[in-house]
Amino acid sequence: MTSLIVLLCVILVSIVLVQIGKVYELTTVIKGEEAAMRDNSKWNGRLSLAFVVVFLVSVVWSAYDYKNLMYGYGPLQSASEHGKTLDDIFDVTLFFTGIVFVLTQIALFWFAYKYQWKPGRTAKFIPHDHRLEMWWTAIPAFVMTVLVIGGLNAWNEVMADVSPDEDYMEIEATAQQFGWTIRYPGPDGKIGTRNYKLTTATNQLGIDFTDPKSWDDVVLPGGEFFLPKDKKIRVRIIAKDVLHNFDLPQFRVKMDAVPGMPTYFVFKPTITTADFRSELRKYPEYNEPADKADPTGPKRWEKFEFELACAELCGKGHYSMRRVLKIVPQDEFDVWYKGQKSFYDSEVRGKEGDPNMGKVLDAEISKRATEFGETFKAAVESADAGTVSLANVAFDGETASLSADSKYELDNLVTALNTFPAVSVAVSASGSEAAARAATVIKYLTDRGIGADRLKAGAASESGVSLKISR
Ligand SMILES: [Cu+2]
Repeated sequence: MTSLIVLLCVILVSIVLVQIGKVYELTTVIKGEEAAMRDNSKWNGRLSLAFVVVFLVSVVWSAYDYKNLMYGYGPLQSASEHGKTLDDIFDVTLFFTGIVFVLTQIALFWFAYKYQWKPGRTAKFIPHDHRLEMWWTAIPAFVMTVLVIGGLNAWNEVMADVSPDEDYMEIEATAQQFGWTIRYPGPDGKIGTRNYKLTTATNQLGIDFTDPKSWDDVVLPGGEFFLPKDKKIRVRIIAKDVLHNFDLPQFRVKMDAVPGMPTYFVFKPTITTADFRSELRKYPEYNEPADKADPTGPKRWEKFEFELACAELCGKGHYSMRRVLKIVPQDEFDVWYKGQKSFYDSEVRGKEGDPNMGKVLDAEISKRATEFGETFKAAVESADAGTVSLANVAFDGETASLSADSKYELDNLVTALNTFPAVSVAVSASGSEAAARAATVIKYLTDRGIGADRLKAGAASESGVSLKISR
């Protein structure tokens, strides 16, 4: 039914147009052709003027009306240090191109009015005019130079890499269909090396775990990620499969992730998520409910999040690369960062594919030293001087000779005994060689200067080596 009505309307409009055409032809005949053309030109001229006025007013009005949806104006202020520079470049460019735009539109339609057809009027041709050509070459050249130099300055400022003595944090963003994996350097502040040949189902990034720098790295394959406010961030950007683009629109950060070619971007967030939200709160459009189906629910400003997007159409799951970025004050960031686990410790260490299997790592040695010291102190200070197990002391096979890695724990014990000179211990070992093993441990300690009067062999234990402490 609807399509029938539409079809009838189209036919009727066509008939009306044909009739108008006929009326025009008839008036031409009555008035004479020349008079009809003069009338026609006059009306075309007037309508041109009216059009340019309506058009320019609409341009200005719509720009004003939509300004809150444009970056750099109203609520979409930049959230990074360099963002202001980029926004300013857009403003300067808009200023110059805006002047040219308005002037050329006015000239175009004014000329159509002014030089409308009149009987006997002929066109004037200017085949060559040095002065005119100089002006219309010099002015655009000057404006272009100003814009290009300004742009180059901004580019050099925005794209400058960090200098080694600067205080910054480096993270790594790896793109793949369809997600970003963010890697943090961990407490050592350094990101471990990687090699695509090491990629496995567990080690998706191909991290080289023989590199000590990688042992404390934190890997976040999904969910929110955090960055501190007012800290320079250098992002290493990597793609595993196709072109992606690391885009943090509110921070004016946008850089291609290119397979086989690491890129980077340096930026400094200047406003926290919480502060950005309270800025948005000032605008009525952000005080509407975030979910239209739930008018009493949270407002748009309350639900606002900074986002990491992929700005390259990288496949059909492209949209799902979105991740939420939280900017928080440094102290809040430190708390969050401390709570993150090292990828190596939680996923790789001691499991199949661990390249350091059977080796004790420096970090583990120092961690064990701290822990052993604390356990020993607690045992000494407890009311009924307790027992300490030497979990990391072992023997080669069924023998009484110490395994190579046992020395770390025994050295910790030497330190502990030196810290508490009044304490003496009874050493118990297990197995058929229990007595010989206890003697080996005691010899190790006396060789390192612990008085023999503080050490004695205890009864055989059920498993492993342990100490009974007496004060
Ligand atoms: Cu992508």
